[in-house]
Amino acid sequence: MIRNDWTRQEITEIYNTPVLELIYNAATVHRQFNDAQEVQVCTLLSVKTGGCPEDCAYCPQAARYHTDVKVHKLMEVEEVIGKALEAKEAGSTRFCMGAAWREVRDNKDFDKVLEMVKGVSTMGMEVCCTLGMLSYEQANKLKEAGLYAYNHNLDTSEEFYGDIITTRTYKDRLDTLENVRGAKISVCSGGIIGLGENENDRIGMLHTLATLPEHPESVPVNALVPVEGTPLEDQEKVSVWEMIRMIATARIIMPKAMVRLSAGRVRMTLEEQALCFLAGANSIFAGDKLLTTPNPGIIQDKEMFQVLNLKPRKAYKEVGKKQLVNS
Ligand code: SAM
Ligand code: DTB
Ligand code: SF4
Repeated sequence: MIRNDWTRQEITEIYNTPVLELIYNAATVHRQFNDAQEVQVCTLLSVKTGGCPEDCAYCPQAARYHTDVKVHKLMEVEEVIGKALEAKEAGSTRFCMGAAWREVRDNKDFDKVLEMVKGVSTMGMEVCCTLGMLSYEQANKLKEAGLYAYNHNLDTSEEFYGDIITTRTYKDRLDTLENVRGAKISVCSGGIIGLGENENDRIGMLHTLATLPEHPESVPVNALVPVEGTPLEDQEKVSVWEMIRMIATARIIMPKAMVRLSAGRVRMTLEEQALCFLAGANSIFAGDKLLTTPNPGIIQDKEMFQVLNLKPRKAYKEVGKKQLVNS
């Protein structure tokens, strides 16, 4: 049964289950709702890099921090299509374009992004964007252009949010998610651990996601990639068990969501990642770069899929059931 009425207490109890028991429970739920051998392979591309006016404390692309990230204006449509083709050839079925924007504005750059979405959607890949805040009208335009999914993370709990970002509110984030949902675009929303939050914050974020009117179709769980020059550059690495607890809890309370083992894989062994898949993760970002930071290479991931007997999930598997795409 899919529930949207989880209490914080229930989620706390799940999160604090003895860890091997928690993994077993999550693995069991995963097998009831999904093909546990199947893992979605997504590719990220930063189509507009750096120079962002926001103050997200973790982010190397915020203009106010002095990081090694070079500012790059919006890429050309043809170049993006070329990158999408490469990703498809390498086995990705979802292509996600990210822009270091606070929000989408109705200007020439947005028109260009709409062209990118149109181009990629005709290639048979699920197209995703992460462009910051979005109005309902803008969401509809993206949908018309063929956008399949939109990523907008809650990042952390409402309580801890103000310690990480001050230039926009938690409500702004929820409003964007509502606009995306309203335009019948698949919702991708999750967060980051290792920002200095406590367990209640992690549980709080999962509670907010699991009690939305509809669960996000995908939930990325990122481990902070600490970047020199950002306020969080010295944060300690989170233990893999914390990542596993997040993934397993997300799997149990949002059984049908794609739970994405996102940023942080470069610092994990194959065995650690295997435990994450066992705990219910069923999606990854592939390719040697996330947006600006390193990620395991294609060859390494191919080997991991072989060793763990994983198979890549086909594109648009849910379409038809949910009618998320114009056709
Ligand atoms: N500017 C848009 C926004 O903030 O919505 C889109 C791009 S932004 C880089 C997308 C997400 O990447 C953030 O919400 C955050 O969860 C994640 N992220 C950014 N920097 C990260 C880091 N250093 N480690 C882990 N995740 C990070
Ligand atoms: C998400 O949850 N993680 C991705 C994607 N959504 C956009 C981004 C991770 C970014 C890590 C830092 C970087 O490479 O700049
Ligand atoms: Fe800008 Fe997004 Fe980075 Fe925040 S996370 S600083 S909004 S690019």
